[in-house]
Amino acid sequence: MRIGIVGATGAVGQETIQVLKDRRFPVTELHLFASERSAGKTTETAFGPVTIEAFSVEATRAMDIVFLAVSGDFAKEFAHAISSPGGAIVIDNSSAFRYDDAVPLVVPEINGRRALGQTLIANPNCTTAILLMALAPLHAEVGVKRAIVSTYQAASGAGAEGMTELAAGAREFLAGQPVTASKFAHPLAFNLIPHIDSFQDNGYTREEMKVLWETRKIMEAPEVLLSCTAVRVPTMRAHAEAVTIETLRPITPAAARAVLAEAAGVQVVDDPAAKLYPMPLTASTKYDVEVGRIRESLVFGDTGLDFFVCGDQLLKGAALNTVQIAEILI
Ligand code: 11C
Repeated sequence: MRIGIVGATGAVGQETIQVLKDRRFPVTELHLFASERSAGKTTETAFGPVTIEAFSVEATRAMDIVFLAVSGDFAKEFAHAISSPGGAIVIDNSSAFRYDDAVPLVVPEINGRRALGQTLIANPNCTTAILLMALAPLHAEVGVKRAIVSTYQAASGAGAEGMTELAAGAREFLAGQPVTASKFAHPLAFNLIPHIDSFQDNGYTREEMKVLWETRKIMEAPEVLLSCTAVRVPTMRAHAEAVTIETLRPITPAAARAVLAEAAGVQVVDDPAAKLYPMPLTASTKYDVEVGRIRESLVFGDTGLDFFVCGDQLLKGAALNTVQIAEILI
């Protein structure tokens, strides 16, 4: 397959190259597209040295599959032009088409069939994808009526620049210097910021609303109620989420563990006595999403559970999920 990655120099673009290699995706040609500024530079990749090309619709249409790891505005402008008849299949990481009824929004383990025969497919927000790896199997088993989600989101959600800013901020803080912030609204090192993406009229951020909108679309469950508080925390690349659900039918923690142990892409890490539970340090660079701290809800009784999930934001939250979508298509 001729593979194009647009936004190849960003954190998600870089991970996509590595995931294609690690999963032995049948790449015959790898074309990396970026801005004019990076074009012409040669970069070392898992497939050997590749010279970065300036993006053009014509060049990307000549690919079999194009991964877009760019902004929503860029995707809105170019995705249809790349994927129209005679062009390439586009898998878009941005939020540009996620809420478009004509475009499937896909997590392969949950609704992979929706990608079949499509030429433009949207990849969900990382927070949603990581949550749904646990929520969707439980929904299939006992029905999720309501969910309350609190997130602990890593710096990588703001790209390579976010990770650089966190590392620099930690050094500045420890040196007793003022911590500068440009990617984040406030210094992130040694802090928590309950503000990801823009505030909406209802007081929620767009990041928080995405989790509701995308959960309903991917689980095909428009009736599910969900509210989210999204918080940026000073971890590097794995998002964690504390989840409370009320279910339609009773379920015990043991039964939930059994359901999740069978779910593809999930690793149950739930042995508190042995200090085993999901954590960013153990979930980072891992394909599976960790789920643990599964317990009966003190609010909802036997029709409720509390649990904790943790997944690599750049992998299941982005690059891995897009490559898995491409695997369905071939
Ligand atoms: C973050 N979840 O952690 C965001 C990054 O809609 O694809 C991904 C934004 C998106 O900042």
